[in-house]
This record gives sequence, C-alpha cells and structure tokens, in this order.
Amino acid sequence: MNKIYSASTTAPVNIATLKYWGKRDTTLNLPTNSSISVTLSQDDLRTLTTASCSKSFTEDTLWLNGSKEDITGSKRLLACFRELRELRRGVEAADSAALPMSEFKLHLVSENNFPTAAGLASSAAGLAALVRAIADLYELPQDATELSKIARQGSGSACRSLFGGYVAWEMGSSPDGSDSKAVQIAPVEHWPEMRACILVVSADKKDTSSTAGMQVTVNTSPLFAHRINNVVPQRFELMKKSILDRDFAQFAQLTMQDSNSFHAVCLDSTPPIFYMNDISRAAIRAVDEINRLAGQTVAAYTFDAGPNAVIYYLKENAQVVLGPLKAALKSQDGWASASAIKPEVPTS
Ligand code: 2P0
Repeated sequence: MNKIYSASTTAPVNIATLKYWGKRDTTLNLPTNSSISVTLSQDDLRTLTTASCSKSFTEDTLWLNGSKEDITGSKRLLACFRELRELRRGVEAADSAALPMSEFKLHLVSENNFPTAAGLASSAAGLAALVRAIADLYELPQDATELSKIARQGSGSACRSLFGGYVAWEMGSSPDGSDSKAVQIAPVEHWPEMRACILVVSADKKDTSSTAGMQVTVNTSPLFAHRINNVVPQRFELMKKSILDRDFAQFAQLTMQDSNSFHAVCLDSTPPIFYMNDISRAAIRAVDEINRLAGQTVAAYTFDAGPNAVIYYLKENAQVVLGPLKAALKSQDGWASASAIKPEVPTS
C-alpha cells in the first residue's frame, strides 16, 4: 500500500481597490497595469484546499466544491503544476532523502465557502490556496512573492491572495514574467480599523468571464490606453501612499475613482460589457449620500466583474455607513430578496 502525503491550507479573497484589467501576455498572465488590493478576513470568504500526492495515484485530479473538474485542457492549472514540480525537483536534488514527489500525481480537493464565479474573486482565493497547498506539500523554501509568480499564471488576481493586509501586484516589464509579482504594502495590523462590507446583489455566475472581458477591452476600447498610460501609474503611487499614511479619505476617493474607471473601459468596449446593475448603481448613490451627509469621505464603494458591491469604511464609522446603506437599499425594488448585507468583514 502506497502512502498518501497531504497538506491543507486556506487562502483568502482579495478585493482590488486599483483594478487589474488587461493582459499584455495571455499565456503568462502578465498585466497591462499594476494593481492594489485589500485581503479580506478568512472568517467569511475563503477557499480550503487539500493537496495530496502518492505513488499510487494515476492522474492529476481536482475536485472543486464536490465535483470532479476536467483539468486536462486547463493550460493555466497545468502551468502551475509544472512550475511547482520543477521547484520540488530542486528540493529533491538538494536532499537525496527527499521523496520523489515531483513524479507522483496530485489530488486537489478545494472548497469555497461563498458563490464561485459570481464576481467575488473566487479564482483568486482558489488558485492561491492551490499553489500554497502544493508548495506546503512539497516543502518548498520559496517565499510568498516567489510563489505569487506561479499563482499569477493560474489566475492573475490570485498572486495577491498569498498575502494578508494591503497588497500590490507589480506589473513588471520582463517578457518572461520574472518581475510580475505580488508584494505586501502593509500588514493588516498597520490599519486595523479598516472594514469591508460585501453587498451580495447576485450570486449567479457572471455573464462575461474576466479573462474574456479584459481582452475585449484591450482590443477595442479607445479609453483603455488612456487608463493604463495616464491614469493608473500615478494612482498606484498615490494609493500606496494613502495606505502607508492611513489616509482614509484619499484611499476611498482613489478606490471609487478606479472602480468607475474600470467600469468605464468595460462600457467603452465593443461589444460593451456591463457588470453593474440597477442595485449596484443604487449602492453608489447611497455611498455618495452617506459621504455628503457626513461632510467627509467615510465610505468607499468598489465593484469587480459582477454587480456585488464591496464597501470599505473605518470601524468607528460603522453606524454612520451601514445604517443608511441598509435603509437606502431596502427601498430598492428587488433588493430585499435579491441581496443581503453581510456582517462586517475585518481584513486579515
Ligand atoms: C482585480 N479582476 O484586480 C480585477 C478587477 C476583476 C475586476 O482580477 O484571467 O480572474 O484569471 O487573470 O484574475 C479578475 O480577473 O483574471 C480580476 P485571469 P482574474 O481583481
């Protein structure tokens, strides 16, 4: 009987405050701009993955939320396996007592505790957990930034989920992707008052996948070049500074501007891509009104490739933000049944 070796890990969801949208290399998942995200607490949204390997396994297999996936055509997943096995061969070469795990087939069992592919960054947590679990199984010495280059090839945004707190994905310039990696801007303890509230407008699978949508934008949107060349580079530096300075008003303004800019280039694409709906727009108006009544910026909205809103605010403003938000959105037709305000999610 051949022994089975296993390692389990969880990875959190991250929500971009400066959006990744566009690839300059679709095979290596190299982006057209750098991005920034906040990693959410694993208490609410996370992927749990167990990686196993054994001499007795006959094929690499992935079970996602209880269903066996066909991964034979998944070039990105296979690229992650290939790169992780390559690193494992380094461990085996350095230690003659190390088991030849790089030659064993892998079994991955992965579960999300939230809707998959509904614009809640499931691929980010999923691929980050998968890479981390295999790296742990293989006892790889590489740090999170090195592993982020592998997770990136599985799904771009996954590279940011290998860190907690505030994270930058530096786009890099090398054609081989060796400098396109995630780094931590600051740990969660740096700004412990930060909170995120997720408004689940819809848990349905999104219409346009991010991978397909971003290439439509790259190829057809005249506004896109302006965004990546003239807007994002400065915003990236300003947002990093706002995080390091714990300047919430500045962080919030930049976050909302970047969400709007991302959805603007989606709308500017041919055919146009719509991710927000009427309830999303009601949430934007509610946040605007909350900030107007507060006389300062106490809340920031951001929307990914789906209609669900993520609202950032500071703990001390929870009542000022969440009370009016609930009241405003309750008056929206369909909101009460179509949505839920999740408990506040401390970042971790
Ligand atoms: C982000 N999104 O920065 C942006 C904002 C969606 C909107 O990263 O093709 O699933 O796997 O690299 O990472 C979603 O794109 O795309 C995404 P792939 P991914 O979070």
